[in-house]
Amino acid sequence: MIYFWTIKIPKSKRETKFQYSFRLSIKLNGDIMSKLGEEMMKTLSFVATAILLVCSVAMADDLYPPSWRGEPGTTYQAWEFYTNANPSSPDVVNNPYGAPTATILGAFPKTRWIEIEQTQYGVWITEEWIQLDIPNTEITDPNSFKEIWLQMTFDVGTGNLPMIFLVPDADPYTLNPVYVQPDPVGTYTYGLWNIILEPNPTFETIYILPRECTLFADEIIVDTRCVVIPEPSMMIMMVLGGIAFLAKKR
Ligand SMILES: [Ca+2]
Ligand SMILES: [Ca+2]
Repeated sequence: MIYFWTIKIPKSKRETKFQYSFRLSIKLNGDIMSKLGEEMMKTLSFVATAILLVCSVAMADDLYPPSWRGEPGTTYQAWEFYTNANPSSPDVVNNPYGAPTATILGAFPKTRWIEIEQTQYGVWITEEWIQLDIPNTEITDPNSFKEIWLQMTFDVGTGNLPMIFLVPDADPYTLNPVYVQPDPVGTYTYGLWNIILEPNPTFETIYILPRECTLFADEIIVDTRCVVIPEPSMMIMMVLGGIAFLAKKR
């Protein structure tokens, strides 16, 4: 119904496009104008929402992905929470060992999903916790460890950080973020955790909790990798082999 823009400007008229539109807009009665305004606002807000949504998908807060993503023995799962599904499947996933899920604990209204919260699209709010279940490799070698690269966009109140727990227990020194910065598009915070579990488990559960009151979670990205450290005797053999090879070359 936006005929306002579809009217052709007669070339014979000695007036600018702006003057013509202005004159025309005065002629139109108030009802049509308000209707037109409404339609335009609807269209504009729809376009703005669509643009923002596309941007937020393209610019998802995967700010510092690990260098080893996609390598054998790694998993990758990302939640943007664009729907209120609970448990929630990741929006993007590469996990050959099973289906990871995010479960948001707590009852409405203290725990609830919001489509648009300030500048963020799709946010889970909880006073309890978010539980991430991540299936993983079959390796449980005593000389192995699991590295978890957790990126999260959150709000837990000014100056606060969410608390992280794992089952099985992680190295407690790795449960604080290694890096924090303001979210590029809003008032939220971006944090990066580099968590170590020893030895490598076949399955881990990550618990994310508010420190004081409420956790607003916009986005969670989890990368994992299993690292097997060669046995010391194996290392010696490898070093000796290397020396023998070099000696032979000479
Ligand atoms: Ca986001
Ligand atoms: Ca989101």
